Amino acid sequence: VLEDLGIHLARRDTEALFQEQPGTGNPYLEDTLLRSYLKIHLPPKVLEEVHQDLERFGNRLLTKIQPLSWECELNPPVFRQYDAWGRRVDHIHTCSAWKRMKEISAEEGLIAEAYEKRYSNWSRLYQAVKLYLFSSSSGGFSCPLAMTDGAAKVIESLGISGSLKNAFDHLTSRDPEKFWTSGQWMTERRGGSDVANGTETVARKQPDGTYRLYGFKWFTSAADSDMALTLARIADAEGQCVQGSRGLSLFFLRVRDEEGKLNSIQVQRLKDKLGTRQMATAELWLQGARAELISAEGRGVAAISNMLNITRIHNVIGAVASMRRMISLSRDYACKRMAFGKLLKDHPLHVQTIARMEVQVRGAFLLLMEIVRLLGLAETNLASEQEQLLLRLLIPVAKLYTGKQASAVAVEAMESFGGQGYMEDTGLPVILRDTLVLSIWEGTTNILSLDVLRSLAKSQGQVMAVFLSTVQEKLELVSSTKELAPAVQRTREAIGSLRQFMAAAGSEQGLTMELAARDFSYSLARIYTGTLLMEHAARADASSADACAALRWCSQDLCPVAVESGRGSYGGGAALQDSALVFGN
Ligand code: UCC
Ligand code: FAD
Repeated sequence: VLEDLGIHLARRDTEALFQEQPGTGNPYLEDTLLRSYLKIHLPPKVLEEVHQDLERFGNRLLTKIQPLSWECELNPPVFRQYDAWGRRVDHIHTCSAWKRMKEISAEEGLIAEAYEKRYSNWSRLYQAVKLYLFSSSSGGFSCPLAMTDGAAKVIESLGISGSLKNAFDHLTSRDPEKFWTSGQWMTERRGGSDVANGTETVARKQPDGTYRLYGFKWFTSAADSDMALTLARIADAEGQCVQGSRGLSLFFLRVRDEEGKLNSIQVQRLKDKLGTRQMATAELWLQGARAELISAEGRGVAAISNMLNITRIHNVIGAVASMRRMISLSRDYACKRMAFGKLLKDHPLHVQTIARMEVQVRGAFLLLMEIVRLLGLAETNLASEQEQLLLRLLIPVAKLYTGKQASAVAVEAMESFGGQGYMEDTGLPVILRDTLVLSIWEGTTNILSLDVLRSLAKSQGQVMAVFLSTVQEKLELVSSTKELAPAVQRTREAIGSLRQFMAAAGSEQGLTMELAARDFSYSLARIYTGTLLMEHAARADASSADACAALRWCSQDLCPVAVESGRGSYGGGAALQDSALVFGN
């Protein structure tokens, strides 16, 4: 009997001993960096209104929206190609929580805010902050929102008229009944980076002036969207098309008609993805889809670049949000989990690991805020020419850099939960999977590094002059803060090295810059982010942690392009060596 009792007690003990779940509170109230940033930058009246709304939104996220997000993960979209009677239906079924996310997005004005411009140049920043808070609780709905914002931006930039006016009103509506989302169909089988050579879709003009599109779109995310912007080649009377970038034009189309019937589109299948599983990404056959030409003929890439720049900013939002969520959970777990007789938070090595991630997210956050601040100025005609150039440069820099940061932080943060981090039902692997895509879609790291070079070439060097002078100005402003002196010094040295590299690159073969593109972009990201951290730490009411983040950030190698250049990594010989390493002799 005693033995039985012993066993019984042991089991009761085990059942009572469960691990404490990490959690977060109101994501707005908990985010001290966000709150201090808003306090410094927003005009007091705007801050007052925005603060109230964000506190309310934070509570809604915590209590109502977060549970929906988990539902989206558990009920991914289901594709049904045929009905019970063998009729082709191509129906993409999404769960009720996903549909609710769409309504919430409209109610919260997650797109509308940027276009209504209630707070003038601060509207973009405010919208970005809401999207940032929403991102990790959105159940993947951030993705259609990114493309919706991008589509609204393209329409706004092309001039809002006719059916585009109608579409714009839907995309920017706060009415859940009226709100539309948009897709962005660029990638085809032959290439997602090299859109100019990869696009095979043909547009045939109809007597009424509209077009019918024929082709195959290989990746189309948020395939349940109401409309899409897409690229195609207009065929002439002989059926011939101009090849390359100059043959591409931009089209607007509705995905379904009023009765929900697909617009001469067949869904081949849904992608079987590592992450972002809450959201339907489809392969689509366009079999005469009716569409409207919305760019000048042959100006498709230039016209859609407005969309790319907006969705790339959303990508940065997603990257910062993912890091913030992982670190918040990790911090909370450290206060609950015991090891070797004390809480994880009392193990200095563990706290050091989290602190290193915290420095990363702080830098990325300030870079994001800088970009949306500049975008807000540009959209209200308040940006100088220099600020516009800076914005053009910083978008690809931030997208490529934060995508990589977020992936690294997600992996590190997962480990901070030990074995639990690897368990599906904790939800932590979902964050990791969804983060890993951030460096692939919307332009891979290399493609964006080349885009950085494109922005340099297009401005004939002006953009670099603006970058360097902006950093210098910021350094002047912070140089009186003694505590930051080592960071200022290191940044000045990095700028010197960058200048030397640029001078040397200008006198060598073109190959140099192509091989240097990634390290060059990383250098710009690290230098600029460092100055933002210093700027934030130099204010009168800054905390010691603000200064510490700036000093630590700037103690890393701020100019990897100079170091690698010194190693001879960008010459023709290095390219041959790379080739030999990868492919053998
Ligand atoms: O992946 C996708 C959706 C995923 C889901 C959404 C998630 C959002 C985030 C959510 C967060 C949670 S959609 C597919 C994305 N695809 C890409 O990003 C394509 C990557 N490839 C590139 O970016 C390439 O660099 C291309 C396609 C832009 C290269 O095209 P071209 O035609 O070969 O390049 P060109 O000839 O250099 O550029 C043509 C024109 C030029 O203008 P003009 O003719 O006036 O000189 C360029 O300056 O386009 C202009 N242009 C730009 N302008 C090209 N890129 C840009 C830019 N970024 N900004 C301004
Ligand atoms: P490739 O272009 O074949 O690139 C392969 C590799 O080669 C990459 O690492 C790239 O960096 C490198 N590379 C290519 N060219 C160069 C170069 N010149 N120099 C150096 N390196 C180079 N697309 C859409 O249009 N709409 C969508 O809704 C959409 N949704 C997506 C959803 C998911 C989950 C994913 C994963 C992708 C989605 N995409 C979408 C596609 C995505 O944009 C592309 O996969 C991406 O742009 C890369 O194109 P690719 O796959 O053809 O790769």
